[in-house]
Amino acid sequence: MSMIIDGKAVSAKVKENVRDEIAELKKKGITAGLAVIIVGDDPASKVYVRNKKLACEFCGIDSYEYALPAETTQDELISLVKKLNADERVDGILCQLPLPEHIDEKAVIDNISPDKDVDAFHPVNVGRIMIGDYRFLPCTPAGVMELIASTGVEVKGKECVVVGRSNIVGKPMAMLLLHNSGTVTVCHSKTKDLAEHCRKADILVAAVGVPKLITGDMIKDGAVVIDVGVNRLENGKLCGDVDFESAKEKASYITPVPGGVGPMTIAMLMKNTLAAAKMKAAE
Ligand code: L34
Repeated sequence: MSMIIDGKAVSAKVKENVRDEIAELKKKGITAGLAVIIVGDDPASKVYVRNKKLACEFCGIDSYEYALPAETTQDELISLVKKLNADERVDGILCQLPLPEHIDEKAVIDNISPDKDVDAFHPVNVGRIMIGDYRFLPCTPAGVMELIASTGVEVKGKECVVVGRSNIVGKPMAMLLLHNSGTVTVCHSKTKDLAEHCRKADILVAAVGVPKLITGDMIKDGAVVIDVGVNRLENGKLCGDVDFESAKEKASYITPVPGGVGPMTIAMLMKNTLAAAKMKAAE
């Protein structure tokens, strides 16, 4: 039987700290602003963007939402990004992914100023992560690290298995675990015998986007299991990459979906926006 890691509670603490720091900055006449761009009307993206806006309100961060139609061209989107790069009120710029098919995500991300790239998706910030310069923490992986820390389990020396190798989660996740002295294995769709790798993990992070891929028989007794997956099933319910029911019989600590990693992603975004505002103030 396992303890359930309460992502809502941990994220609330992070946001409270950000709120307090934002209040301190305001006393010095410094405000923090986050611009969020959403293109099209993907229902899941709308929910996430709404949650980001609410988090800004809670923290006292000014939020500027740009909801663009699905037909927006790549050039139009990049023009907006450039305008926001030059906008003094805006400390952080986030373009919610996925973008419609006709837009090249990389081209858009490459145009976000690295100093305002609160997602840490720009190649400059990705490179900084590689060398351990965490100007901006990659939101989801950093949120996962906070959740692991909340259990009191140390990463140092542990067998860590990351399932998934995306640029957004899997790769930076592996890097954060490595910088915390974990022994890291990254598994993916071509991995031979995924179950065997997973069973060695003291800390298992699932970020593949395949509902219930990780089942209890793939989990070592007492492992910490972090589920990054947010899959929407046909019945409208959310479900993770981990089969929670069977996994919770084996794990020592496990995150639920919803209420696990999702809220942390947003809390870490608030932290990055605060960092961006501080960077600007220090200039
Ligand atoms: N640019 N695009 C950019 N940055 C990001 O950091 C994201 N991500 C991912 C998708 N695209 C992005 C998010 O914001 C995933 N993601 C995200 C954010 C919030 C939540 C889930 C994913 C979240 O709030 N999840 C809630 C449930 C919400 C619901 O009911 O749908 C939870 O408790 O898990």
